[in-house]
Amino acid sequence: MSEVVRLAIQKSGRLSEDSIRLIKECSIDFSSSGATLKSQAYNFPIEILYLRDDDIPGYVADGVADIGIIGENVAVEQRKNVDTVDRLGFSRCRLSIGIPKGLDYQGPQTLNGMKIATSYPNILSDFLFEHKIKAYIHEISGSVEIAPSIGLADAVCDIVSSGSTLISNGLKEADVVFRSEAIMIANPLLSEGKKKILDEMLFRIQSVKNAKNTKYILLNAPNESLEKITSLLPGVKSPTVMPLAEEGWSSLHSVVKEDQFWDVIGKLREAGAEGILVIPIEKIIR
Ligand code: PRT
Ligand code: ZN
Repeated sequence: MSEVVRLAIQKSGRLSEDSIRLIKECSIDFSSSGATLKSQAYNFPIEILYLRDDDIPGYVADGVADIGIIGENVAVEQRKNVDTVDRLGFSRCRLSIGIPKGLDYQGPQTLNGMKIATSYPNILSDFLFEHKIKAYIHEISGSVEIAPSIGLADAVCDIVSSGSTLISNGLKEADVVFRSEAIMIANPLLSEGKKKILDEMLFRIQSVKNAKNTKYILLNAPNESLEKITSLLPGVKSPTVMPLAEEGWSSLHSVVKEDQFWDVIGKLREAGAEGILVIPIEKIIR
């Protein structure tokens, strides 16, 4: 029987939706109804396991799953024997030091002698060691942000995204300890067959990533403005130019970064561009 790669993703939580979307964008079809524990893809040799995020690094290290999608914060904290094979760019957050908002922070030395509550004792102790700080780490598994207000700790080291959880608990973000995003991890001893399947999947992920924030642009322009318009479009080397039925006019097609494109839209119109169409791109194969 040919091999199947087992991919572990979070069952329900902040990583779930983007993990499922990424797999589907790779043209891998599977049933993602909430109730299942695993599902087999219809058109690609992978099986998807739905797990709690904290269990994923251990399952991948033990070979119960071959690969997994997980927050880098969890993977680094757990120190399991897994390889990071890709960075996925979603679920970005930071692990930060939060201190009472009235306290003056003058760098990590402010933490000397403090009691810091966290669910990330390994990452925090690396940070303290690196800055030669002696502090007490109080490990708790949830609701870390309330620890200072109930007198359990002087500071916290917790995941921050918008920062509003810290603020609503009378804390402020004093320092960033670690920046995280979702990553793909793999068991270091995959068979050759499984490695091939993983490589195919990584190739597809790369094509999807290349296309993100990139648009296909079509516009019409008088022939005498074509050179000017091409020079205005960032990153465009040689656009496709096709004559229009109307004498003296051409249609120009190219691929541009969407965010850069908005900066020059006014100049393009001044230069005579008309009928500008901006179309999403699904994948770019390089
Ligand atoms: O049930 P299961 O164990 O699978 O999930 P979980 O509850 O342990 O994890 P989940 O779904 O909350 O988070 C999964 C991953 O998402 C984390 O490991 C991070 O990599 C990433 N992530 C991104 C976040 C956040 N943003 C985030 N804001 N994880 C947690 N938070 C929490 C944080 O703990 C704090 O309570 O949100 C609060 C802070 O948010 P702001 O916006 O108020 O700063
Ligand atoms: Zn969890």
